[in-house]
Amino acid sequence: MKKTAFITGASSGIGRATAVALAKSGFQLVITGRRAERLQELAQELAPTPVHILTFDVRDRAAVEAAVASLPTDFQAVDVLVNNAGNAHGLAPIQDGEPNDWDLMLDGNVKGLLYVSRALLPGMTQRKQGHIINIGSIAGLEAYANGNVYCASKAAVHALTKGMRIDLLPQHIKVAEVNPGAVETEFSEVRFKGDSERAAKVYQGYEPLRAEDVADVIHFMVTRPPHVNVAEVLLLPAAQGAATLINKE
Ligand code: NDP
Ligand code: 8X3
Repeated sequence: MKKTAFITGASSGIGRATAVALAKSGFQLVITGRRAERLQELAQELAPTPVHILTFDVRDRAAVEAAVASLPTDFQAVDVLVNNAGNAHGLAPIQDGEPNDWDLMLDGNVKGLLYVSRALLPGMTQRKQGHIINIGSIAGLEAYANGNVYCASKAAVHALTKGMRIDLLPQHIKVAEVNPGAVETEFSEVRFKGDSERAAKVYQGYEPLRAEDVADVIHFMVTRPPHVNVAEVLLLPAAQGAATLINKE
């Protein structure tokens, strides 16, 4: 029987690439996001892999709970949860920050991860088996100018990963984190509210990571033997030395 991976934020970027990599590797998938059409396209691309689509906003706790409760029997035993959904919104000094952007980041990146995990954990604890991969960021390991709340949201993911690993140890559930540096996805388009020119500049003058590079690492982590937990990975483009130190030529 195929293992089941549940990937949040599979409509784009790292989540989408992870879905492709895990499908190739023989997993069946639950793919989630708000953009239903994108998820349907992905499901078609992944055929004949069995895929179940759940469309919900991770910030909406009732929607998360209802979506997980609606899983068909064949997809209920989730082996791997990839908590990937999230984004940055804005890049501004704290005194100029938009409180609405702060809500989006804290509610999505932190509380969304908690809601999804909480909804899936009863099944994992009952089966005494599961593997959770949280997508953090280099931004969670070091704050950078104007990144304030996004960095705080990812620092929260870092702390939660450790806390979850400790609490879930007796339940035989592995908890791990991938902290990427710069990955060229729709991330900067979202951060800069659709300003594609500004977004493109983030990735110019060096070779950023591709979503597939992160997916490769996630695939490696979830295909280790049961006794191995690759607990934390910092994955950077070769041109990146720190959050805002990128060697551009
Ligand atoms: P993308 O913008 O390409 O993808 C973000 C994904 O998250 C989309 O599928 C989006 O789906 C989903 N998402 C965002 N907010 C919500 C929400 N409220 N409810 C449900 N789904 C949501 O960016 P990336 O692939 O780069 O980002 C994926 C993760 O990687 C994020 O957690 C990000 O912080 C992290 N990361 C990214 C880095 C980068 O440089 N790109 C580096 C380090 C970490 P939809 O819009 O359809 O809901
Ligand atoms: C995304 C990478 O450096 O833009 O988490 O914060 S960064």
